[in-house]
Amino acid sequence: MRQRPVSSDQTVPGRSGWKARGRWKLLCTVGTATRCEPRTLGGPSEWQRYELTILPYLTKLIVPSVRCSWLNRRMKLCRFQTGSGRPRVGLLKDDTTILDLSGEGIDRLTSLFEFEGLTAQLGALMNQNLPQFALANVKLLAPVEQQEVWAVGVTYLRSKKARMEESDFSASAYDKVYDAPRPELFFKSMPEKVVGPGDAVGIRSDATWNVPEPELAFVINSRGHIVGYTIGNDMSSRDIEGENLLYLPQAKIYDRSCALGPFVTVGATEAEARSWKIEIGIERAGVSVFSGETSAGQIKRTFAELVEYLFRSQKFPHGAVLFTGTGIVPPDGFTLAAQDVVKIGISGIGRLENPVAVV
Ligand code: DO4
Ligand code: MG
Repeated sequence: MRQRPVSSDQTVPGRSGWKARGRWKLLCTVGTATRCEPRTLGGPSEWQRYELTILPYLTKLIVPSVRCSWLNRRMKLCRFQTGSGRPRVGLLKDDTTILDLSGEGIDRLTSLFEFEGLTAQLGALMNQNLPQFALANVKLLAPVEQQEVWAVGVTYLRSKKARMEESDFSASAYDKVYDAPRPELFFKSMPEKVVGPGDAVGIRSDATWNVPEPELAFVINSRGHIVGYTIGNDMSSRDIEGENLLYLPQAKIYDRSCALGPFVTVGATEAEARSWKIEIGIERAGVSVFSGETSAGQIKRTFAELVEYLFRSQKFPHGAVLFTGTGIVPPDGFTLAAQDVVKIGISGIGRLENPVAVV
């Protein structure tokens, strides 16, 4: 992973060397270097000034090569692995094929997320002759690297009602937070603890009432911009949460309690994301035991408001992922069991599937 500026003879190829591949590598290098630069209070650092000077020039060079059809296209990124190889960054070419971006020097999503004009840049990559893999032949990984995962709660009316019913003790807190200017925000997971597609999500061995929470999740860069959307499962122990609000971290943070993936959809506006349907199905021994659906349009707060609170008095040098709350709550008699399979679909993104295990 390049984490320092490369010298000018490496970054500026000779006239004959302006292949798209070289241009892309240069853009990545600039983005990576900028990401790693600590923020300064007194104005842009040397690297930030470098980026500001060079990026518009580079974007002019690369954007004309982008076919217009890609400009409005919502593209999907992922992390994947073939065999026991290292994680790679992929761009979905169509429903069955992944383009491998690692040959272009792109081996981290985090660096990509720092780019202005990411959609156009990905459009240019779509036109390159990149190595391809069949989606069916790779293992998709959680689309996080060093990002902390946070969550907001009680953003849907359904969630507020469910929490008020589960706890007399805490009911007024949920009632108040739904309408308060400041949202409920809580830490959910370290990136290395996030479960990817196909891997087991956990239910606590000391809990009796365990549920999945299917949620739209924002992928946010270090500047606080939402660069994409993915699917999250905020696994929760409702008996622990309901007993006392102060037990929330235990109800929410434990092994395998956070699943993300498989894709990050980039280029969608808030209005588009709000039109997406969120669905969940839970199967036990191949039989459906619960299904439900909602729309991301039911989220009470604006997306900007949620991100603004997360970034208040806190920096995320690697960006962050933010769950946006659940609008689907299984009936009170329902609890997950080991070996259940949880399937969450969001129409603009894809489907996240995980079996359940006791932890
Ligand atoms: O305070 C409880 C958690 C709320 C939550 O996770 C949600 O609404 O999704
Ligand atoms: Mg939640």
